[in-house]
Amino acid sequence: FSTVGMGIRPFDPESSFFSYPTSLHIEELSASIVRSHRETTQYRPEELQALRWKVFSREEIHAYQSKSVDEMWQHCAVRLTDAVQYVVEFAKRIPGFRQLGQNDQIALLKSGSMEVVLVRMSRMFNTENNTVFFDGKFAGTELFKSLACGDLIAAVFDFAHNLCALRLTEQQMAVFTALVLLNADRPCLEDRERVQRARRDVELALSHILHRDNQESLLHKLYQRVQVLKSLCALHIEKLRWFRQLYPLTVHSLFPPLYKELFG
Ligand code: CLR
Repeated sequence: FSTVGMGIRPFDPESSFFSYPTSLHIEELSASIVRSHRETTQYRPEELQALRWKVFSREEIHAYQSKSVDEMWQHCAVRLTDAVQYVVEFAKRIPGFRQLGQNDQIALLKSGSMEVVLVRMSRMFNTENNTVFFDGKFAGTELFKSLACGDLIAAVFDFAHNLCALRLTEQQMAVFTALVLLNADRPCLEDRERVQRARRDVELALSHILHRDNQESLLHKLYQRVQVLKSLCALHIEKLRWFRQLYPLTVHSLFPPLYKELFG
């Protein structure tokens, strides 16, 4: 029994460098992404289901609507950054993502974290009354009135409603959000090849899951949603620019550093 030459290539099920993706490899990749998703969501599906009866009262809605524009922006920026933080943690646990260089990880998060937050928003959405779980209760668009960006809010709610209607399973959503992050077309990437390789495996994982679930028609619908996501994020950045012009000091001294780092 010779050990010469063994150990040059330590067995690493997550490395696709020396091997073609086998079905075992793709199976393990899906399982790993699903686990990462489960470990990094703020609420489990059962918890959200149990919270559905909690909706904001008329008085509570009025209190949000009475906030000043900059006060409400700051409040929402903090909430949004909380959600982004979980997405960053999710990204770091995706096998193909954590093997990328630091700069590429940051580049992917700058353009992808908001997209993933919006996809995840559909988990927190109740299509029966068009409300989203925000700040501890379910809130409709009117609660966000004082942000003074009704078009963005309406579009974001519309997106969540439509995505919710697809009734993705947690596994499908996990792998779909990993795919949203691993996008080789993002600006400022140093090693596009490597992102593309990681993406290819996650694409295989998604097809595999959809095939297994007998829902292959979802693939096309999900790729359509990606276009909408892009426009929503562009609108978010546009609104932030507008707000920054009006309230530069609020952004500078009161917005969370992570929010500014990713979107500022
Ligand atoms: C997404 C899912 C998270 C919980 C959560 C918290 C904050 C919500 C966010 C969700 C969805 C998008 C949201 C945000 C607060 C403000 C933001 C409604 C529900 C809208 C799009 C406004 C963006 C502009 C702000 C930066 C002012 O688990």
